[in-house]
Amino acid sequence: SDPALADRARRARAALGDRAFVLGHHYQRDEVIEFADVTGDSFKLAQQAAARPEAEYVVFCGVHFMAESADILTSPSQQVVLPDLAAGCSMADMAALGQVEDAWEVLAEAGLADSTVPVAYMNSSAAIKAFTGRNGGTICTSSNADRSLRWAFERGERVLFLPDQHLGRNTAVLQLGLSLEDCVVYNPHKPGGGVTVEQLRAAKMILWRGHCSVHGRFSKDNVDDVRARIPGVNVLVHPECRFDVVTAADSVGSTEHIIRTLEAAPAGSSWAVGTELNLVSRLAKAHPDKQIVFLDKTVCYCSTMNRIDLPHLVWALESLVEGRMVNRIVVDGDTAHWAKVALERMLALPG
Ligand code: CIZ
Ligand code: SF4
Repeated sequence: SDPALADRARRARAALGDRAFVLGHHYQRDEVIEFADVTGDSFKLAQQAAARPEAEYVVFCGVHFMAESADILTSPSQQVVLPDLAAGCSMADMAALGQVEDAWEVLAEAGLADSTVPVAYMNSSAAIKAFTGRNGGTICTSSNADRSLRWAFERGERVLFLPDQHLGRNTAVLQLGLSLEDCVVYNPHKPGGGVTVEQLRAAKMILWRGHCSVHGRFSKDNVDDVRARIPGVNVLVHPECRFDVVTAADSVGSTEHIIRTLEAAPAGSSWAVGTELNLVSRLAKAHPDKQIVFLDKTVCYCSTMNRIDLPHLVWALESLVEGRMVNRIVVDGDTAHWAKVALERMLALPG
């Protein structure tokens, strides 16, 4: 990265001092992570943002839905800044509020809404989290999806899982012991979701047809290829990967699980990791005593995470130094209220 820009970032960061708190998601570029006061996955960062009430500005180096969660969980006097407003998330964008309300209407007309509990993945817009809160549901992350689903099944006969079909299916089948036949996929681009009322009634998991454009690209062939190339390799993947990838892997878990697993791995062991490339490259550098490779050489970075680069960070920090608020992320009061209801249900789940 450009040394002059890095200098400007350092100066602006120093000028802001404790007035600013810079959060960096694990999928961010190295040039940005260097300036993060804390790093974490989306859930940890939302908690961290709330733990610094003295910081006026929370500069969120991550994607839009994460900055929204930070705004919901921080105090009203704190302002959340996303250095590039184009940093969205293709998965979160796959579930728009209107589409989800239409799906709920389909369930209501079939007489199934009362017995269905919505569960939304953290990777969803604030509007979807609020929908979930209003309709008696909860939120989950990739580390507590099993607990959120158990909570939901204590309250209803079936779950509407949004927006990542893979996390929903993997958790239901591999952790709750449901079968693939218990799951149907609801396609928001087809009338009635492309499924019959009988299929909806019989289903335990109604999976929204969404996926992550990064994790959804890993294939079972990638797993077979790396096993042929590196004898004894351990395959470690995120649960946003497809079902056949997750079942072919040796270990599956959240971003924090992946980081801890590689930290604890013995020297000399080999790992093929199926998650975002900025993180895998950083972990390979941090553990030179272990062989850590990317599961698929052709899969790229998360393009929206990468929108936050050093020029955008410098621009945001320097603007704040000059007293100009830029790219503030604000969730409206009603949406924030109901999204928080759903988030708090998740936070109250037994550990
Ligand atoms: O895929 C993502 O964006 C993930 C896993 C985010 C997060 O930190 O939970
Ligand atoms: Fe969204 Fe996937 Fe990028 Fe995460 S990695 S921000 S889920 S597109």
